Amino acid sequence: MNAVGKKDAARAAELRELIRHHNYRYYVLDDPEIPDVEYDRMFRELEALEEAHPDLRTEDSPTQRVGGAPVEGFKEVRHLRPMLSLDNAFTADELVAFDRRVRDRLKAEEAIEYAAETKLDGMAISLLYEGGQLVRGATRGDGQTGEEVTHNVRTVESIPLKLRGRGHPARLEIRGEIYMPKAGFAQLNSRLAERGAKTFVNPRNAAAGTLRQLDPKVAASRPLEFFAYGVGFFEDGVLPTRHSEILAMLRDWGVRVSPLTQVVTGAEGCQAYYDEMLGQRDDLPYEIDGVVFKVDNVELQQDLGFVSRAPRWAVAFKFPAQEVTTVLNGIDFQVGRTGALTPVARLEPVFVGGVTVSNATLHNMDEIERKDVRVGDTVIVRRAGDVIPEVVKVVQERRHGNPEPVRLPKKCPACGSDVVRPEGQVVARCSGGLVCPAQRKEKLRHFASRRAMDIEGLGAKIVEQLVEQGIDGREIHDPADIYALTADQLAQLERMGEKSANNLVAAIERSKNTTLPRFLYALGIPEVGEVTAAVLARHFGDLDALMAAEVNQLEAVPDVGPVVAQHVYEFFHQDENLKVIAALREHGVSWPTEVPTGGAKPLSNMTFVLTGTLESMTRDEAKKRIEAAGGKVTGSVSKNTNYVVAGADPGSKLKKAEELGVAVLDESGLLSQL
Ligand code: 9MJ
Repeated sequence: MNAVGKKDAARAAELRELIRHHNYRYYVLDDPEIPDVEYDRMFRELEALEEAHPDLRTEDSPTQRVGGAPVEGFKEVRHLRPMLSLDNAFTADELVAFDRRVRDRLKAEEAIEYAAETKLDGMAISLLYEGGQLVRGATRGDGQTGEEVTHNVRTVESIPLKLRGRGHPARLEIRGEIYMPKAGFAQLNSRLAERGAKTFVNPRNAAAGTLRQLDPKVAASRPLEFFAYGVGFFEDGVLPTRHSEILAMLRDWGVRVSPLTQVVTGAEGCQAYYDEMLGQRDDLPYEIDGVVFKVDNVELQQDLGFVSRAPRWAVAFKFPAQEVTTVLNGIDFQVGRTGALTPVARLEPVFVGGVTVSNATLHNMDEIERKDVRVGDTVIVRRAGDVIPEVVKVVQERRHGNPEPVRLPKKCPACGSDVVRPEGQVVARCSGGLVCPAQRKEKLRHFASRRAMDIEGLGAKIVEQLVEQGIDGREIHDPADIYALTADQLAQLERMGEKSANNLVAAIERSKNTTLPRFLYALGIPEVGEVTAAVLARHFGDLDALMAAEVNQLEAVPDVGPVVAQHVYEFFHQDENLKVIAALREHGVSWPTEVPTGGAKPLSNMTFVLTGTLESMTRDEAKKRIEAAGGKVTGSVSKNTNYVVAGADPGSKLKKAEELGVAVLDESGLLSQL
């Protein structure tokens, strides 16, 4: 090799090490040292070097994740040690019984220490490393033999192609779970739906379907991640004598291990861990379906041994299922505040995600057709977190006879007006406007809601009475009518005493002092949520300027697309709406004038890093709002960061901010910046 060649070879080796190091900081420690752009620059430099000198390419180079051509089929792999499954516990009593069995068998006097892990809902995977190099990835299969999926496993960036450090056994089989994060799953599904391709029912199926692809390019394009939870086979080497220490060792070797892993003591410690993780379940970026407890002392594990297909030293304590089957008894169409008809599934009541559910959304007619949902079907219902329960799939095998396809009603079920569904649009709407009591109720409820005009005490029950009965023989027609209500009139309503009526009148009065963004949001213009309302208010500064804006002026507002612009324009060109707005102003509804920015965004050129849990929004929402205001959100703190936003339980990023002297905002600080 000539001198230049040697220099290139040395640089390529250096870049590979650097990239591996930064992968470790990013994926394993979740604490990146450099911004993404710098990482990308190194990556591209290595790619260019390898392109120029193909002999510099190594099998374990970070650029070589997507190997050659698609495989022809899957080879069977015999596991070096069986991959066992886990016994399940569903109740606290079953957990206590597990702990008792362990202690009885071991004749233990003292409480047992357990390694406590979250139970990821993905695909179990075996990774074989020889001399520190990843040589094989295989699915669990039946536990004895699985399928070789090395070509796909190599594309998972959180799986190291080469282990860090030294001292690893000559052959080492690492076991863990490959999963798809919730956000990546949602994006993948919408990408698939856009193309008219079949979508996946849940992240677990998406991960499984991806690993079973023959072409590694497909897997590389999908967001798979990995957490290790143990070691299977190993040869020529020594491992620590505690499961928790083995996991810590894996982490040192560059393997990603869940940061939620802990050591707990006795059944009580296990129960506390379960409770804690159940509480965090919905906030985690990936799905877990329970927790796993493993006797931490490896020698004791060996004493306990196995029964048939599961170890005696471990148990999975399952969370309430988030997906169950039930029967679809009927479909009703609900009318929302903009008249949109939403098909709602009436279900045989079923316990799912910790509560009994008897209604679930079917989204729209397209979804009903795509899923081929018919009354009488057995369906899979999903309820995860605070999200509205939804029907995700029909169990076709359980369909009886040939039920009729669902049809969109021609008339609004609430007011009998025509239902219209413009060509090419997904949403069908009632054309009744404020004639329709369902639309009126929803409009009023929205108008009075906390994030809109914030009229405390004017909830769904009161609105329903106002719309259905009217007051003194007069209809409550639109939001302006609320401001004419007197305490005497309100006191006529059911379950409304004199005191509550007075409180409500006071709340209505207070709501007159508002802000333009709140007022715009409260009007309920289709497609105008809080963020868009704020953007419009800032851009135009006052309501009259906004009302006078032409479609092209609206489209010129950052983040306002043609659809939103059209909705806003149409809203302010309907007499009915203009009358309501004039009446509201007449009643004294007012707001301070905003300083119009005419386009400049409040957070332009500012970089934010988010850490910890925020109260009023998820991190994802915060990111969207910062971006809508022109700011940027990055994953790592550097001296170029303007603000670190720290919620509850902030991570190492807060420390980093303090070290670098970067300004730290709490949640209310962020809100005022926004
Ligand atoms: C999951 N799915 O997260 C095990 N698992 O241990 C964890 N699965 C397991 N451990 C032995 N955390 C067999 C399976």
